[in-house]
Amino acid sequence: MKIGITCYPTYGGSGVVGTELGIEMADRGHEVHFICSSMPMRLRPSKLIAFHEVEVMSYPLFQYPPYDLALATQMAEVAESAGLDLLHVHYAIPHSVCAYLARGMMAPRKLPFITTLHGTDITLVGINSSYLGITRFAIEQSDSVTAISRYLRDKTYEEFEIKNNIEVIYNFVNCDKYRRTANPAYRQSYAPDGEKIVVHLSNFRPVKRVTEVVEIFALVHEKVPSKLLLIGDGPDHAAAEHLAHKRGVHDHTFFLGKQDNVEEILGIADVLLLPSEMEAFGLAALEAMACEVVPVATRVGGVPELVTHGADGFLAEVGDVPAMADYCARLLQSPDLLAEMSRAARQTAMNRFCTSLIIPQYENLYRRVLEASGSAPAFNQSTC
Ligand code: GMT
Repeated sequence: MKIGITCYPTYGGSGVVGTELGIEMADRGHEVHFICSSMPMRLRPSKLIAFHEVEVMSYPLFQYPPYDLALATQMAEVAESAGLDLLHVHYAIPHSVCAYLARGMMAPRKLPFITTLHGTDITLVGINSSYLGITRFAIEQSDSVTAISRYLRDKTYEEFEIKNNIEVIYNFVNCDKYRRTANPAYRQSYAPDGEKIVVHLSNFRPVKRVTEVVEIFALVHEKVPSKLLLIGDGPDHAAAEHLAHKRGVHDHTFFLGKQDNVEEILGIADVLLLPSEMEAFGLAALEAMACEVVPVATRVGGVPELVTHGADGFLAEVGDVPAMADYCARLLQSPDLLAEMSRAARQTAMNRFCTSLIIPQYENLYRRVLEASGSAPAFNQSTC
């Protein structure tokens, strides 16, 4: 198949999922064209992966350069020149609307599009009155809609009152790539005296409550010799760093910024802290679990669909810093408990969310969408 993928190229779960999906599709022999505002993090173009940058012309008259129109135009152009079978957009706003426009521009040629909902496109931005009407319209116009958790599917039905079917296809992780890092020297570089390692991975937006990560770690550090690694960057970085100084743990905290190979860092950690106010899924927790890192997270959104409390991770209420610190310390103080739960975490990732289980669900969806739209897909049966 020839697939056009649009996602946000910046640090964020939906961009990661869109990018990893394209890479996995190319590994299975499909031709993938990324159409994005800049090269997505984690993407490396190859024989079957092309990247098309959306050029936005600025003009003094434009207070806001119309990126959406440039994206729709680019989608149609790439569809024409590369002979795309379909478009798959990640994050409804504005990608779904742009795909709708591109499909219209291509008529009478069929160019179906699939919208994958990721979270804040529904729970935060989509329900804002500025965007609700057009988001609902684009979801309804999509040839197929998927959500990355049951929670998000139900929330979309509830908030948007749409009638079309939303299929749940869970997020995924490549369990060959995301695994425990074998190199002890790498762990020692952060924890030279055998300290335990706590990790956090996010875009440091307010919804992630990054300052609470520092609060939790400060409590844990009083009980267990440990280090905190923070991967990512964003608006709450400064507040988190300031708090680390204030709580006296700055010397034990590493702000690593945006990293390409997060699996290498996750693979040396013991516990992941994810105290988010909302997570439609919690991809960071899944990536950590594949690396045998036990998540201590909040019981929000789709997280309970991923983490089973007390078995492969711990869940607490939003803002319950003492409980999360207690779970984390308990894990770090008990080698048996940590070993048992990290094994269970990896098992969950492998048995329920591995690429080998989830990617075929997308391939199957693509096939169904193409059949329903009457397009003739360029299938290679050995890879599909
Ligand atoms: O969490 C973010 O701020 C980024 C956001 C995105 O769309 O890039 O993440 C959402 O999509 C991820 C991938 O599907 C999910 O794992 C996250 O839970 C979800 N974030 C929220 O719902 C807050």
